[in-house]
Amino acid sequence: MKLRELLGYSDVTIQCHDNPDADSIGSGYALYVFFREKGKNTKLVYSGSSKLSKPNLTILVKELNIPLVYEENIKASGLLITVDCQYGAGNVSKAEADHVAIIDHHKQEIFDIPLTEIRDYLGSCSTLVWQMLEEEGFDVSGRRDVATALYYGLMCDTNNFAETKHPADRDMQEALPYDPILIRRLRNSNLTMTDLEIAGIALLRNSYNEAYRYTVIKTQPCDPNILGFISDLAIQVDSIDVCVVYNESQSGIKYSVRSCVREVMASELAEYISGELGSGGGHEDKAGGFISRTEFNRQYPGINTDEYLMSQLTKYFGSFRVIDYESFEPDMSSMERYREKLLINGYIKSTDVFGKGTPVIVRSLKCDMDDLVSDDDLYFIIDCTGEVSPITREKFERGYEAFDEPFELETQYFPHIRNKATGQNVNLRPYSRKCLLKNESYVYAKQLTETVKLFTKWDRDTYMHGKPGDYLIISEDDPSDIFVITKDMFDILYEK
Ligand SMILES: [Mn+2]
Repeated sequence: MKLRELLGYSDVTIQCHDNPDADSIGSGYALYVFFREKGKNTKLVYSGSSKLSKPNLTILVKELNIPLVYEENIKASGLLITVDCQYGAGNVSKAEADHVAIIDHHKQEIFDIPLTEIRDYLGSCSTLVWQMLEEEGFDVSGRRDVATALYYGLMCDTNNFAETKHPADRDMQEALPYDPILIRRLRNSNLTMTDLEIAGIALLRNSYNEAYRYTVIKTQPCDPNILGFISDLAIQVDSIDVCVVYNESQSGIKYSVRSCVREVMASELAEYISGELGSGGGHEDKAGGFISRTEFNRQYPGINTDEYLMSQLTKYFGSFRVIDYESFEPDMSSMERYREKLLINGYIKSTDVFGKGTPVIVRSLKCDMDDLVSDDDLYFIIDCTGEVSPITREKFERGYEAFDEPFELETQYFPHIRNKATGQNVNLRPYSRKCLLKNESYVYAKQLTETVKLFTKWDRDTYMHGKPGDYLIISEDDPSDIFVITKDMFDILYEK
């Protein structure tokens, strides 16, 4: 759904979820400004049993003049848009409305509203609204109040950016010209005395598993920042390798994950914990997630959350095998030989984007590549999954045939390149052209029968994650080059 599809209504009501948080208010406000500028009669409202009282949110609303109104019974003429929540779900009072749209970043649980835009891979609804505004050519950088509201929305939903999930979250964080003085003030007023007490009480008890060295800590309902704070503290304990801190509300279970061992990436564990019940993600060491109450009750009626988390964690730790390329001795007799298909890739000369000698970061769906400097010798290859790898000009010319046609790719995130000196962030799409591998190459492969965490020679700190059914691959030219690839990608990239 595009915002321009919603411009046929002259009245637009934007509804935050009950007990609205900074993300709901921030994304709602940005939409409010957009529809106002389009000449619509616009309202920003919320409902529910309690009115806004948290000090940081009160300051946010007051300082940015956000016209957020509490209404006990919301009646929307024209169009109603629910932000950071889904019309009909448990965490938002059902308004009276003839036409409804949904803009949200939680797992989809309402399926009967055609006007819906949900990107559950994003860390905040603010990021989603920012993307939608950019798609409309709306210049957020010209509106400091909107920029600050969106920035604070992402900041609060990701524990001070520690748990951002997607490269687009980081793009927005870096791009918005927010007001640093207000953000500083908000950062220092987000807890109440009660929150402090809740943190203290939560620290008194934890459920510890000695075998796997993980702990689970429950807090009473409180500001989500507390979850990050407690887990940052707990992970410093010598006997704790992994911790999960959570609390429960009407709408679901919110949790933070921390890990200090290389065998467990917090982002992957956060995703594992939510499974099909919600969504989770973040970084290697810090991550978070959310489980929907409705989904949880449907699948685990009567199960206590602590019990669920402990059993998920124990199941998780018992579910994988660690392989390190250095000590791995593959059984070649169980592997078969495949040929790499000659597929169209994209390539870019770094100096086509920024002048020679510019320090750059290249960002793809999977990671940021830092410590690069644009140079006549530096090229990039983009494969059909949207992943980028640097290559020298000499290797490129030897290995690839280059074409002048543009390289097209359907992807959730096309790689970006960022000038470290100026902060300018450029989408690589218009710069990429087609190329083709010149020579055939072969690999040995076999399907995995168990979950595997593979440390490759390219990255000693983070593992590749393989599930049963995925493929373990060894390059014929270089047997120390071992990697894992999903079944779908394997079928695309290789043939017998
Ligand atoms: Mn949110």
